Order: sequence, then structure tokens, then C-alpha cells
Amino acid sequence: MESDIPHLVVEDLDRSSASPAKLDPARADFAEAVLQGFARQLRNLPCRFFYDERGSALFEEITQLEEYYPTRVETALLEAYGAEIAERMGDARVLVEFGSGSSRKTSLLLSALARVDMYVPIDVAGESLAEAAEWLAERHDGLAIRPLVADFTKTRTLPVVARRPRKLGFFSGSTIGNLTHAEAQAFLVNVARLLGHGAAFLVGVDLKKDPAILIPAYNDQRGVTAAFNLNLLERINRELDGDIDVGRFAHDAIYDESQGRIEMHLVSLARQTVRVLGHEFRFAKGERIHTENSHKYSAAEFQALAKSVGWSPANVWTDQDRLFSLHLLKLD
Ligand code: SAH
Ligand code: AVI
Repeated sequence: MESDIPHLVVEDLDRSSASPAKLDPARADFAEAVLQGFARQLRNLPCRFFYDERGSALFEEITQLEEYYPTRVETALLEAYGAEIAERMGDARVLVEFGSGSSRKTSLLLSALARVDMYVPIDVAGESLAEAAEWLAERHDGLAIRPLVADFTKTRTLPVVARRPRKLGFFSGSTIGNLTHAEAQAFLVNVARLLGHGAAFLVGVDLKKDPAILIPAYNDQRGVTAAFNLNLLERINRELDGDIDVGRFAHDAIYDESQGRIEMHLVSLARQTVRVLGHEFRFAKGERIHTENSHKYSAAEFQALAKSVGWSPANVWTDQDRLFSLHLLKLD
């Protein structure tokens, strides 16, 4: 989302409280996003900050929920069509994954991609990346794993050992839906640069469907998604010297039909003032913080988006109920 206030230089923040100048780069990035996001008229926080250790664990819990079909269906697609997908992806030996998380689905793909001998998972969540690498190493003999803790929208180079001529890519979970259409296009352009000519890119994309299925997937009965959303505020308290009373905010998930996306928000339940790194922010009762977009696409819409930035749609696999899709994109 575009900033409507001038770029905030972290070193210029109020030195009388915690000293942001001394924040490590990851915390400084979070501090900048929160202080900018809270200063906007329509407040927002980028969803990449969901994934601290607690947030990553909560996401894994979400994937086990009855209401949250994407992980279950994408896994079933990989189980059913893994061999066919692998054959169509070709025989390149390096697999790069964006937002790899626990890498559980990757293990299925790797079992089918017998020739891959190097795996580069890219994720902002350092802890889950390390755990996933260990988990995979135990299951895939001879696989070299080179994890990269990085923002996949800003990754411009791969580890030197992975810079081989032809590469495969994987972007699972419909994480591409967390980007706006313009951001998704920019991301796909960057992936094309990273993977190079002859690349094959497998992308999991959640399909448009009845909001009666979509809404519960983002507002489950047990409140795990609510905890995942509210953890952003707890993370602010933990890492940015915040004093937010998390009980005075509530989770909300809506489906915006015109934009074809689920939006998650945190709603202030009272008029209140919160402090972050010594800065005060006033919230009116009912005021919202927009925390996530999750765009849904028809298969044709996603293929058109990919084509618009130079990828050739090669195939798409979907389940019988048309809940989820796996797209294979290729680069000449
Ligand atoms: N692909 C996995 C995980 C999906 S959850 C699956 O399908 O189960 C989204 C993952 O992307 C998380 O692990 C999160 O840490 C990571 N992520 C989100 N935004 C990111 C960004 N901008 N750069 C790198 N990783 C990101
Ligand atoms: C990671 N990403 C694709 C998930 C989604 O469905 O948008 C994150 C999530 N948000 C709420 N539940 C799950």
C-alpha cells in the first residue's frame, strides 16, 4: 500500500523513549511500518509482520482448522497430481520457494521432483525457516538447503551456489493473494528475474467462491484466526515498547466482492490512546486497522495477471469443488 505521509527515517524518532536508532534492522523495519501505518487516516499494518514465532505457530494452527480449506485442498492437489506437475515442471535442479513457512507441502513436491538437489526457501520468519530446513533435511537425503531470511518482494539475488541457469519456483498457500494485483505483478516480474529463462513456477491460488465458505475460513469458531490477527498488537507490545490493551480490539474479516478479496481488520472497541516507542496514537471507538488482504482469483483472472507480465500459463490443476488452484507458469 502506498504511503500518504513522508518516509519516516527511523533515526529521527523521539529519543526520549526507547531508542529506535538502536533497533536491529528487523525491529527497525517493524517500527517504521507501525509508526507510519498508525499515522495514516486509514490505519494499516503490512501482513508480513504477522509471522513472528507466535504468529507462525498460530498460522500452522489455522492450517489445521476445518473451516480453513486452502492448506488441505492444496496438499490434496499435490498428492494427486505431484507426478504430473513434476513432469511438466521439467528437470532443472534448483527449487526456490517464496514464503516457505513449514515447507510441509514442499516435501510432497520435492518427492516428485527427483532431480532437484538444491532448495532455497525464502521467508521473513527466521525461526520457522530454520525448523523447516531441519525437518526437510531429515526427509530428503542429499538435498542441499540454503535458507534465506528475506522479504520476497525485495529479494534481488539468490545465494551464489543457487545461481544455475535453469530454476524452478514454488509459491504455495495462495500467499500471492496477500499482495494487491499491482504488487503481485511486480512480484512476478521479480521472480522472473530471479529464476531466469527456462523457469517453471508453480503458484497456489485460492479461487473465488461463495462468501459463505470464505468468511468462516477467516473467522473460525475457535478464534484461532482472531488470535493470529490480534498477535500483531501483542508483537507491538513485545518488540516496540507498546502499551496496547489487546482486549480492547477485536478481529474482523469481511469479503469485498468488488475487489474479490477478504480483508482482515482490527477494530477498536473503545475510544482509547495507545503508545508505541513513545509515540501516542488516539483511536475512536470502531476505528479500524487494516491488517491483511487475501485476494481470490478465477483461474482465467490469474492466468491473465501472469500473462500481463510475461509469464506463459502452462497448466492449472483444481479440485472437484473448485476451491483452490495450482498454476504452472513458464518463462521462455
Ligand atoms: N507456504 C506456506 C506458508 C504460507 S504462510 C504454506 O502454504 O503453508 C505465509 C508465509 O510467507 C509465512 O511463512 C510468512 O512468514 C511468509 N511471508 C509473508 N510475507 C512475506 C514476505 N514479504 N517475504 C517473505 N516471506 C513472507
Ligand atoms: C498466508 N496467507 C495466504 C493466508 C491467507 O489465507 O491469506 C494467511 C491467513 N490469514 C488469515 N488466515 C490465514
